[in-house]
Amino acid sequence: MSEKVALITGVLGQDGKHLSDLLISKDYKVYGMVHKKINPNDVRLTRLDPAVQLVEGDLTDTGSLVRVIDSARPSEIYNLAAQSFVGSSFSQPELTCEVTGLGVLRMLESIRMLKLDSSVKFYQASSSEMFGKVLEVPQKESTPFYPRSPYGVAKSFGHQLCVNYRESYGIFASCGILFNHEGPYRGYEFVTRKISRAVARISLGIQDHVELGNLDSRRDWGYAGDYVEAMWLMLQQEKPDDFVISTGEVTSVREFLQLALESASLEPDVERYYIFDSKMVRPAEVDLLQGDSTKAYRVLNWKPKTSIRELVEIMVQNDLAIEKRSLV
Ligand code: NAP
Ligand code: G4F
Repeated sequence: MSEKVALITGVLGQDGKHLSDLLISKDYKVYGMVHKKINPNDVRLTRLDPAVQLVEGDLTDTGSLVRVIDSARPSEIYNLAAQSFVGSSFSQPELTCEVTGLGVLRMLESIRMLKLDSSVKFYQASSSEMFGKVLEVPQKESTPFYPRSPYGVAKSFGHQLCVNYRESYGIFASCGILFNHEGPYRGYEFVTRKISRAVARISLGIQDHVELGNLDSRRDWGYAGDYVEAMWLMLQQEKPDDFVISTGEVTSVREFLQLALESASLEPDVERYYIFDSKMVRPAEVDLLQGDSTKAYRVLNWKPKTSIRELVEIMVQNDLAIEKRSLV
C-alpha cells in the first residue's frame, strides 16, 4: 500500500498540534507548513512531534503554495492556516480577508495548477462564526450564514469557494464547520485560555482579577482533540461534503469563568474576580452559537467525548502546572 502523506497548513496552531499528533499515530508522513521564520525555542515548535517535516509557505503567496504542494505531493491537505482571531479581524480586516478568505482560493488554484484535482483530498477549516447573528437554533449544515465580523465574512467566502470548486472541477473539498474548540494548546488571546491562565495565576497569588469584555455571549465549546478526529474522518469518505462539528451544549463566558474558578478550588464568585474591559467589546457580537452535529454522527460516526467540565479542568490544570513551573 502506498504511503499516506498529509500536508497541514497552520501546523503551529492549536489544531495543527492535535492533528499532526493524530496523523502521525496513524502512520502518515506529515508535512507542516509554516509561514515565517520561527524562533527554534518557540514552544509551538518544540511541542510538535519531530517527525513533522516543516515546509515554508504563506497563504498570501501562491508561488510558495504551489512549491510546497508540489514537493510534498500529499494525498490529503488540511488547510488550517488563518488569521483566526475574530477581535483582530476588526482591526486588520484586509489582512484577514487576504489570509483567511483569499488564502483558500490560492490553495485551491494551486491544486488545479498542479493538476491534482482528482488525486488530492482537501479539508477546509470553516467556522461556526459564519452563522454569526444566527438565523436558526441550533445551527446545522443548511442554516444560512450571517457573519458578524470580517473573519466570519472571510470564512464564508472560503467555504463557498470550496463548494464551488467541488461542483465546478470535481475537487474533493470538504468543509468542517467547527464550533469553538479549546484545550491546552489554545492561543492566549482567546477567552477560554485567557480565563484558564488568569484563574491559575489568581489561585497562585500572582494576580487578583481578570479583565474581560462581554460575559453574556454563549458558545458551544468542545475539546480540540475530539474535533481533529472529525477532520480526518471527513477525508476518509468516498465523497466530499460539509459537516457541523459541535457538542450541542451551550455555556456563557460567565459560566466558563465560574467553572474555571471551581476547578482551581476558588469561590465561583465572578464579581469578585472579574473587571470589565471595554476594549474587549467587539463592534458586532455573536451572541449565541449552538451546533447540531446529527449529520456528523450519522455519516462519520463522530461524536464529542469531552464535557465542558472536563474541558475546563484540562485547561485550568494545564495552566496551573505552567504557572507553578514559572515560579521556581
Ligand atoms: P490558530 O491556533 O490561530 O492557528 C492558525 C495558524 O495559521 C497559526 O499557526 C498561524 O501562524 C498560521 N497562519 C497565519 N497566517 C498565515 C499565513 N499568511 N500563511 C500561513 N500560515 C498562516 O488556529 P486554530 O485554533 O488552530 O484553528 C485552526 C483553523 O480552524 C483556523 O483556520 C481557524 O480559523 C479555524 N477554526 C478554529 C476554531 C476554533 O475554535 N479553534 C473554530 C472554527 C474554525 P502564526 O501564528 O505564526 O501567524
Ligand atoms: O474566545 P473568542 O475570542 O472566540 P470567538 O470569537 O468565538 O472565535 C473563536 O471561535 C470561532 C468559532 O466560532 C473560530 F472560528 C475563531 O477562529 C475562534 O477560534 O471569544 C468568545 C467570546 C466572544 O463573544 C467575545 O466577545 O468571548 C467574548 N469575550 C469576552 N471577553 C472575550 C473577552 N473574548 C476574548 N478573546 N477576550 C476577552 O477578554
